[in-house]
Amino acid sequence: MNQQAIFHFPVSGTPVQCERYGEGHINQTYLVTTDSGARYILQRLSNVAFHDIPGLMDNIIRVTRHIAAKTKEEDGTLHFLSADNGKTYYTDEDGYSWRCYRFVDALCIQAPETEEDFYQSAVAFGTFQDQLRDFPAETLKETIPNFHNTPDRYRKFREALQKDACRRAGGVEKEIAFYLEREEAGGALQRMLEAGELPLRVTHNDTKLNNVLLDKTTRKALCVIDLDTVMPGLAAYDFGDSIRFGAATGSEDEKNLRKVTIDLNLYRVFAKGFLTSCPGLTGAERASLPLGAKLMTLECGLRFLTDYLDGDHYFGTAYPGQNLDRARSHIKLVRDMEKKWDEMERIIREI
Ligand code: ADP
Ligand code: GN1
Ligand code: MG
Repeated sequence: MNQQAIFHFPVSGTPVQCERYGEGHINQTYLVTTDSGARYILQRLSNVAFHDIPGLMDNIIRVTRHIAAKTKEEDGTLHFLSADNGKTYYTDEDGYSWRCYRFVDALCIQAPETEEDFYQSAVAFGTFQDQLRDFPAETLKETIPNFHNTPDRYRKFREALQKDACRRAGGVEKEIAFYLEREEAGGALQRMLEAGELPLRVTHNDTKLNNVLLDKTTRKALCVIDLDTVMPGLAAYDFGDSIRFGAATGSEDEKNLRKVTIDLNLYRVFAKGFLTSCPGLTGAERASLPLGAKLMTLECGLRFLTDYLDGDHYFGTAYPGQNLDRARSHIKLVRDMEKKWDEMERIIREI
């Protein structure tokens, strides 16, 4: 067994197999099988992204317990095992933290195969937010401070640009200009939050389609996973990040930009699922959803470009230049949303 961390968790049987699993950009995820056939997810948490593991795990345990108390479904949320140190994570000799939780034998997809798949992901994230409407948001730790504070993301981008640690800025002047031209517009949600126009909710903040599990047989929403970024936030963040990833016609790192557009039909489908399962949004929140889609795309693209300039330390990459491909596909998506803006607003008004 190559990942010794598993021996610190009370799994059923003896671990016999441990293989890399899933397609996340942040943690190292393994599927562990024991001689009794039991399966678990073992995860090594990123120490680049997360600096307060006790706080992060405390958030997750409290949020999953809150949800578990509201659902009859066993797989309606994640279930974590306590390590032999009595904590919900184990820290190895190199300082990495590991956690172990029940494997859910479910579908996890990178792109919707049908409209219904995307609708179901909207139900999962909408229900998640609805289940947490009575959770005291202010008691959650901010696991990554200023995570969706776009002006702060611009500040970090300027820092990376000034440092230009890998001497890459000269080769990407057009991309840099695109993001800088939108700095003022990029601060809109943050300004609305600060002005008290939008309420703070408990949000997931990383609502990619591959952070939802679907039932293998019925393809209905089972649960939301990847809870590391559950923090106080805006409904528009969760709506927007789902659109960025799932309503795009190309993958996140698609090189052929002609393939990358925003599919307004999928956008409408998601909006219906989200608003139906989370009916308590205010009028101002509903109206902010298109802005969420545009700004989460802009912000994520800016983060990819920042990481490219920094030398690719934050997001996992499979080849050199992948972060730049991601930043470029997001430029194309933002441009397409700018063209389709009136329609994006109309769709939300008409639901
Ligand atoms: P990352 O932060 O790196 O994205 P995730 O928590 O999203 O990490 O896990 C990565 C992948 O592992 C997911 O996209 C999913 O495919 C799979 N996964 C995670 N948790 C479970 C689970 N409980 N059951 C089944 N698959 C899971
Ligand atoms: C990361 O962990 P994962 O792969 O679901 C990132 C998100 C980005 C996303 C882009 C903690 O999500 O914020 O939107 O990559 N998660 C963190 O694909 O930074
Ligand atoms: Mg993930």
